[in-house]
Amino acid sequence: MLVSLVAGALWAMLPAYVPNNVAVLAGGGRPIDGGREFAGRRVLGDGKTWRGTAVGTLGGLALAALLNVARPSASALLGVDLPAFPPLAALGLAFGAMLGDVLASLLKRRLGRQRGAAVPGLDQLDFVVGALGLAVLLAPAWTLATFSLGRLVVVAVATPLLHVTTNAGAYWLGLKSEPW
Ligand code: CTP
Ligand code: MG
Ligand code: K
Repeated sequence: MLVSLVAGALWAMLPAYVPNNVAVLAGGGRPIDGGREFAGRRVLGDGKTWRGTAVGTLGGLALAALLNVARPSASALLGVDLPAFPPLAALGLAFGAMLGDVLASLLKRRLGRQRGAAVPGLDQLDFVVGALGLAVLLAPAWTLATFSLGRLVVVAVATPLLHVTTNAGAYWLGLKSEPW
């Protein structure tokens, strides 16, 4: 019961979990805000780049396609009916995750936080809100059917834990300049 609930929830969120991590690896080049400032502070900052956003989104889409292929065997193996990702659902999760992260940076700069500063809560959940928000806009029926209340609770609890551990791991490996 709990195993199938957790497996289903994490599987459904994977196309949203991967883009931010891919962006860390792929990031660099021209910042989205082009270096522009608003009221004396950067609009987004150097941490939000075109390349990171594009490659991160493509990474999430590629993973969704891979999961669709692996779904029958994974479902049989776990004894759970894991969700498939229609194209618009995959796009909503992957691009929405990047969008949530970008909007959080916009908010952080308005609050006067420098690039890379930790904002607990926002850092761990911005991409979840972005992903589910865009998924519900682009694929409403799929999103409502896939994210039951139980799965949403699992996502709310597991995501901050996964985010903290993967970022600490990426920092430890020298891939990220801060451990959050
Ligand atoms: N990254 C990127 N483009 C994005 C998101 C992330 O290029 N849309 C890359 C950047 O190299 C960034 C790194 O991934 O520095 C880590 O991402 P994140 O922690 O989200 O950015 P921060 O540098 O902490 O910037 P901010 O304070 O604005 O969140
Ligand atoms: Mg950061
Ligand atoms: K972030």
